[in-house]
Amino acid sequence: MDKVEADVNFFHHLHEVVAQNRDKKCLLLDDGSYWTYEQLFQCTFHFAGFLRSQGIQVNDRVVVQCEKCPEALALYLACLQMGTIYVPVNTSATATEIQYVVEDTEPKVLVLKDEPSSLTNYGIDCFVLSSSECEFVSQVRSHSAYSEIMIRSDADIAAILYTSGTTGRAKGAMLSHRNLRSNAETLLKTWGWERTDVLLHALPIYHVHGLFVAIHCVLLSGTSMWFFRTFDLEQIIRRMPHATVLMGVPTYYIRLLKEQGFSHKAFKAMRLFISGSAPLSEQTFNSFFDRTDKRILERYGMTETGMITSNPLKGERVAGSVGFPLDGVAVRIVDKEGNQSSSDWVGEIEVKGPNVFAGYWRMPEKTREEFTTDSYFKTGDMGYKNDEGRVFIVGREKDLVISGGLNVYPAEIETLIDEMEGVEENAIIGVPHPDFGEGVVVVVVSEEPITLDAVRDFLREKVASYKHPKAVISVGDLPKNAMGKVQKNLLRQSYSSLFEEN
Ligand code: MLC
Ligand code: AMP
Repeated sequence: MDKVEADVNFFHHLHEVVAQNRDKKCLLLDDGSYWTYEQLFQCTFHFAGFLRSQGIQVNDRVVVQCEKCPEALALYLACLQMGTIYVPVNTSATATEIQYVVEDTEPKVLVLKDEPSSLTNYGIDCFVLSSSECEFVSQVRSHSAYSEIMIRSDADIAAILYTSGTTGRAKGAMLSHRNLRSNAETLLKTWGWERTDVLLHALPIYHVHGLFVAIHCVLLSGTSMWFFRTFDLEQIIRRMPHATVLMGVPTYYIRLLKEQGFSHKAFKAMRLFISGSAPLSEQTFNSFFDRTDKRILERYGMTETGMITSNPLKGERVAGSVGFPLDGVAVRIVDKEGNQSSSDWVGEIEVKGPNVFAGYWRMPEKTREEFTTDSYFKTGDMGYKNDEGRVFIVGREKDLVISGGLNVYPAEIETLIDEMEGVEENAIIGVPHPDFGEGVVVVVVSEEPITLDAVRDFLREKVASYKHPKAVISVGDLPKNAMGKVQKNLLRQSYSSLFEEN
């Protein structure tokens, strides 16, 4: 392998770990088989050989929508190694949503989980990675392994992750190699990662949580993870006695608590249960403690910033608080005029540090709007710090619903539903949901009442199904303020018990 001078390619740091852990088990799979570090990185080098054969250059984009499997992880790592920009897409994204990402990023290589339908033309040839046994994987493995690591600098982008916007148009958040490395190193220290740790990895690998937080902690520490294809409670509980850490969204903990099999035998060896991506209710935190005698460690993050705060490993973990700013990350609370608020005053949360992204892909204006003049990123989350410095999130300035840890931007869905025949206007809101935390609801004014099935059918080809409403409420008109803006807070109040369990 060529010796590379000190550079910031994050892959370089990950690869150093391999040298000391060649035979160590890295990925433990659902069927009981495993991949060592050596196997994962050999496969990565074959993918690098494949990317090279496609004439890929540094900073080219590679768009990927494929199911979770070891080869998909190797493809991600190969993109880091080659200095190309990895662009993951949610596995439930529709052809229309993929098309948008393809047009926006103009990738050199497109890898999908299924053959596109004859009606779909992305304007670029695509490769199909449907499973570990598929033809594409054999083709990749037949390429000679390529092990050179491209040199990257601070500003170079490692990945673009799409997040929808309050205005409806999805934005690509550009994350640099430095963003990824600094966040991973800080998290390993904050969570006291141990050589013997084994992570239960059940998250999808197209978001910050599953792709960066979870995978980087494991790879950078040379530890092991159960790499589950999907979130499967039975598998998780079965493997839990042979694991030490779980990372999940609050829905994971809500569902675990409903399982009889989630017993002392299952969780007694677990060192750490981490929750994030959505608010963890005090009720879930307390019920979990009553059942297990363990306190879930809640942390807070965003696509644009990676992780921002965390409850402490050793100190008190407080229900309802997302903890303290991570080392090297500055968090401040500001009022509407941009002045810093004192303790206990609610304002917008702003963040600065090596974790904060480089901007939105090809949207310099939007990027400028989201930063203050002194380079803090405006999160759109509302919260306060208490006098100890603990951060509490109390709401969102941005119009966003978080359902089971997945974001749904109302503007995107409202614009589509407006196009339905007979619809005069509609509002998308999130109301408390016993499983997903928040459930998406559409409140609609229409000539004739509209059914939930009709709404979902209409949206089917347009947006991923987790964004579809779980209920439709027909009303005569929507409450508005003097400016003509829909008063969503009133709607949320009116329908707050819609999904209440009896
Ligand atoms: C699935 N469905 C959802 C949903 N997930 N509906 C609303 N909200 C969700 N989160 C719907 C599907 O569209 C489908 O509908 C049906 O449920 C069955 O799909 P499934 O895939 O079988 O569901 P399930 O396995 O139960 O998935 C639930 C879940 C999953 C909670 C396990 O959503 C999940 O893994 N969430 C984690 C997301 C995540 O990683 N977030 C991190 C973002 S990063 P139909 O109609 O087709 O039947 C971030 C930053 C940070 O936020 O701080 O971490
Ligand atoms: P995303 O755009 O998918 O990265 O979602 C980021 C958003 O998720 C944040 O801006 C918060 O609104 C929310 N979020 C993440 N973690 C937490 C948490 N622990 N508590 C409350 N909200 C959270």
